[in-house]
Amino acid sequence: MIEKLIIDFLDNPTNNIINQEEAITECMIGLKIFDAPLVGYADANDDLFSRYQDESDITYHRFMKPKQWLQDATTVISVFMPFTKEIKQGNQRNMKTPSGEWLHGRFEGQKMLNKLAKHLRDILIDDGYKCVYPGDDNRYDGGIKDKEKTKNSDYGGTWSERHVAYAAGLGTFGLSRGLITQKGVAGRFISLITNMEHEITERKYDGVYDYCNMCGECVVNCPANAISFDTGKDHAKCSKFLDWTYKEYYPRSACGKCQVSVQCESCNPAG
Ligand code: B12
Ligand code: SF4
Ligand code: SF4
Repeated sequence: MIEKLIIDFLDNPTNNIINQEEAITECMIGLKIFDAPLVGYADANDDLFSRYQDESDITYHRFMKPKQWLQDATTVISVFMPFTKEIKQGNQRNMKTPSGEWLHGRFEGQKMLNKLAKHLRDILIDDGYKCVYPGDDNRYDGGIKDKEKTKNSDYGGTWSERHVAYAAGLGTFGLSRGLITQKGVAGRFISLITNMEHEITERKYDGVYDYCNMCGECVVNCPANAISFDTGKDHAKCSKFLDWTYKEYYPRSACGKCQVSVQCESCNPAG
């Protein structure tokens, strides 16, 4: 049902296409942002959500469990929206700066996803269920505020889309810290918490990094040297680079070189 609603939403040209007013350059008019989704369903009572909250090195105690967002939650729906070939290929042209296509994917793409998530939430509510979209809830907080962020733990927020996708069977983390799905890493996530009952998606992995084959291409691609085999990913270095792109490409910012021209771009390279 959710998959069909998303496909119908994407089929409406006003929802998934860059229009004349938004386009950075004329050749971006008509650019399609997302391909068909992957949808996973997690049990709202899954032990993983308690671990996310309780264990200090997972989300640094800031994560709120599904039942804290919605008291009688039963299901968490996680959606991966892969970028189209045009968005991914665009970002391969120059590996030092974000392409127009990728900037659109992150900025207008996220606006589209917010609209999609609210659309799905409203349909579930109209059908008599309760539903929360954490991304549009005033309890949502993306990380430590009022201080310069220097450690990875400063970036732990009240709801992490990748950790939710991991719980919902959609895939595992990679060396770059992107969440790799069966349709790859290049794309974005949304999720909903509801009291609608649904069959749970099986997790076909045991380890946090099972879908990463450690090819190291993300290490080579990263213009900020933020990824390394020895120390993993340094969120602060990545964030500083994104701040620079914000100044250059205001009001947009993006990079994503760890998500294109890599073995995990559009598939699970270990699967
Ligand atoms: C803060 C943030 C950032 C920060 C910090 C990055 C980060 N990875 O946390 C900055 C500004 C640097 C950033 C950059 C980017 N971001 Co960002 N960002 C977020 C945000 C808002 C929150 C992330 C968060 O909660 N981090 C928390 C910390 C705890 O995560 P972590 O350190 O990676 O977690 C590790 C530990 O938990 C550890 N671990 C230890 N023990 C255990 C045990 C278990 C069981 C598990 C599961 C894990 C685990 O494993 C994890 C991986 O190492 C999310 C949106 C959201 N609400 O989720 C988007 C999000 C993560 N970003 C996204 C994207 C696309 C990007 C960029 C590519 C930007 C761009 N479009 O050009 C870059 C590159 C990201 C990268 N390589 O990681 C996407 C990811 C898509 C994907 N396929 O994974 C998200 C989900 C946004 C979205 N709606 O889709 N981002
Ligand atoms: S590029 Fe290679 S090493 Fe990096 S996350 Fe993808 S599969 Fe893993
Ligand atoms: S988004 Fe860019 S700066 Fe950040 S880790 Fe990926 S390649 Fe490096």
